[in-house]
Amino acid sequence: MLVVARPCADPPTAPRARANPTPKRAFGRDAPLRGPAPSARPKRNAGAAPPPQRRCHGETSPMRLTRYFLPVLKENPAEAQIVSHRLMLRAGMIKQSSAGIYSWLPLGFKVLGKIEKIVHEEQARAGHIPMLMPTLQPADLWRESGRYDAYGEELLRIRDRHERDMLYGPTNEEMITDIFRSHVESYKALPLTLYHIQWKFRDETRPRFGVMRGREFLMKDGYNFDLTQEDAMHAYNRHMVSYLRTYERMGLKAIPMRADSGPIGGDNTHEFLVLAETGESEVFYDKAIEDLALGAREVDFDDHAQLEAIRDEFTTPYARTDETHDAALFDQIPEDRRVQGRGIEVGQIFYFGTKYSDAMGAEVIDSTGKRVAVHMGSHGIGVSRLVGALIEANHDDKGMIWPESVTPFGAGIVNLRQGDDATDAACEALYAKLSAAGVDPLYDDRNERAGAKFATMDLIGLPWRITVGPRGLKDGLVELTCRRTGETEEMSPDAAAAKIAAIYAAL
Ligand code: 5CA
Repeated sequence: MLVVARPCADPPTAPRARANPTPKRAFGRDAPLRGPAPSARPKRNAGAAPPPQRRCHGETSPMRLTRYFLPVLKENPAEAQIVSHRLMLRAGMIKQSSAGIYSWLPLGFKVLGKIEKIVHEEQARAGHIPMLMPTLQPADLWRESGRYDAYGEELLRIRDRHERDMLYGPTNEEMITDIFRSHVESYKALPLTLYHIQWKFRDETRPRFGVMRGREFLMKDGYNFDLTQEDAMHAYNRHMVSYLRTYERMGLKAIPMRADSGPIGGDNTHEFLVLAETGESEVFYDKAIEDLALGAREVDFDDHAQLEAIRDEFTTPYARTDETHDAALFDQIPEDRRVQGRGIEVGQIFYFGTKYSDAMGAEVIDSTGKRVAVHMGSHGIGVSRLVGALIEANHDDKGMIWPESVTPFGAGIVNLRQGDDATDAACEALYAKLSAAGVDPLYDDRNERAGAKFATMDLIGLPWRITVGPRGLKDGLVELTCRRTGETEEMSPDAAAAKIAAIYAAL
């Protein structure tokens, strides 16, 4: 999908917010029921792309390198053990502030925004509702669930000036359950899935590999509330399918594997693993699973049977992490299909029934007037970890190679003779044309040698590069180079711009 550059502020024609726009509403247990009864609800917008959303992080913003902040390192940073960490530091995407805590510099922040945008779009497609909860949580909520003590050393406990115990949230089951119980009274408000993308903190013993295992990291976490186990399993399947599409849109093959639920709880859980030698998880799977893809198939997220069939398709072949590995079952796979390797966990989904709703009293009145605890699950995507995983999956010895869907800029323009009137003018015209097409170009307008400009472009890995120099321009030609294949074609500037615009328009 092509996303056209749009300023973050409201356009001048948008109606201004009124000083006191919200009519008084009842909240809490007396609140009116939300929305029409389930049967009367319109179908989710299944196959169609969701309407474009107005979010600043993933917005396009073309840039001239002389005006950008791209602090590229000449040397390989000694502390980085894996390629993604090394390249992120070298390309000025992140800067460590303390162990496992990073500033996201502009280039890294752009990729983070692109990932967030895909996550939001796929969540919207599945009918899930975005919101935002705080990073700091009151300890009392965690005392209700019993996790304040059970979570252990990874939980960063904080005391405020009034001696109140707080914590930096490592996840949000308690907080969302509290929100739910405060506002939802009847089964008619179900099914309901709320999610947010927010920073988390886990005081990991060994933060390492840059953003892969951080202490502070960005996670999409979603929570479903359902009347029955069957409905909650439908929510589980909805998440599984929407995650498959989310990762596929980023060009990643993420395999759902049966996993262990750890401190989140429950018996039903799958992790999504991207295969990579540098991954922290040991994985065992049937090679047949590598051929599965959701592709462009139409999905109706309200169709229980369809989602169940997709879940079964992706979870029937053996695929497990070392936590749940069963050697006897694994040995039943034909030998030439048995794969043992490593993977990066980029997401996990859980169904844990009434674990939190029982502990915290999250109940609704069912159709017979009885109070029942709601069935819940939680579903996470490692948004900041994905930046590292994407680089692990897409690089060569010169640098990163971004897939078009998540690249920080759509194309690079390299001016080989800065200051030459004709070359400058051709670059400016390309810059304007690509910007207008929403391609989001990065124009290297520095007074630098060609070699230095190419090295920077290769390092930051934009999928397309247009090279503009006086010699080619004499014949009306520029060079269009594909970063992944290294192939270069000569063509007119207009043809190059049109070709790139068409590629992004088709995404
Ligand atoms: N509440 C559930 C689901 S919302 C939950 O917290 N699940 S989780 O523990 O599996 O985390 C979700 C995802 O966050 C993981 O799959 C992983 O991709 C990412 N993640 C977890 N810990 C870290 C970390 N220390 N650094 C970077 N990403 C992490």
